[in-house]
Amino acid sequence: MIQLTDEVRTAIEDGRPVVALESTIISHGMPYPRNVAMAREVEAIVRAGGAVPATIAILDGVPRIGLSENDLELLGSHPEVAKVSVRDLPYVIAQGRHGATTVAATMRLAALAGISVFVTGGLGGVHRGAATSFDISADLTELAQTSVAVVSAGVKSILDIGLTLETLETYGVPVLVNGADEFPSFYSRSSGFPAPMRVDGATETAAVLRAKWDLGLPGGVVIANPIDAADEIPAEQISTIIDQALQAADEAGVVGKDTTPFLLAKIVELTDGASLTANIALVKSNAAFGAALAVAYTG
Ligand code: PSU
Ligand code: MN
Repeated sequence: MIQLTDEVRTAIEDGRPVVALESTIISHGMPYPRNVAMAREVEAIVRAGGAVPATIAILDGVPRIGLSENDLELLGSHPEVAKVSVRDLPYVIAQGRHGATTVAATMRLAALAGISVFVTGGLGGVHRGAATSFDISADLTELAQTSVAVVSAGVKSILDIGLTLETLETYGVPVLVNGADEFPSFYSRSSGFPAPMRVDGATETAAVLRAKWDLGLPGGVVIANPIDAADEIPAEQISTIIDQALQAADEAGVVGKDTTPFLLAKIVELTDGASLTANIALVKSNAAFGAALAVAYTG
């Protein structure tokens, strides 16, 4: 039921490094055409790092692992691409529709294909106000059970970062921060929360993956790779913007799966595109680290 490109299939069979990439970030996380340019650049960075990129999405109801330039263009520009988390997979497949996969759905499809390393921008998590809304991303439940390492720049403070870290702890998910003592908050290197565990570089990170999975502990690993200092938007600067975006979502009555895409687009608007530039920079940095990690883990 899952279609792999020949390139991705043979790389997995030969035990060569492969990096999975998500598609919600393309269809619902960034505006066209910079989303498509980002997707292409990220694939090129993974290749330059010595790994095979495998962007994952549902096209015409078929889960696909490894996409063409035209596929990326479609995902970035087609008006009817569903946002697909794990619960949406059966429906979008049965209906023969196009779907962009979230972190949760991408992890699941990557694991089914035998891919262990996955690169994204930001993770979903526990939303602010979750005590009454119950809005907790399925990314967290997926991390609890699916054995894939997820490289991100941490979580945005559109979420409750403290409760997200608590939930990951409860679920037995190691949270590693690469090269820093503080957990990063996507646009910013700081979050106010210390790194639950610090690693320095891909080799140390790969050793943690081996230790976890060789021990027979199922589930994912979060690797937070802080945005480069030159690209960051300081936390105090972005926090007012995030508060404004959250207020706009509240006023517009946005709930459920539309919440995260709405907030991301609102933040781009409120920062005149500065947040988009930071977002693209951090995804590229994550891609370079993810490729190095796949090489270190496979080699
Ligand atoms: N956070 C970001 N950028 C993103 C997402 C989250 O900073 O693009 C996307 C990812 O695909 C993630 C999804 O898996 O949003 C989470 O959506 P939800 O909160 O509805 O679970
Ligand atoms: Mn949600």
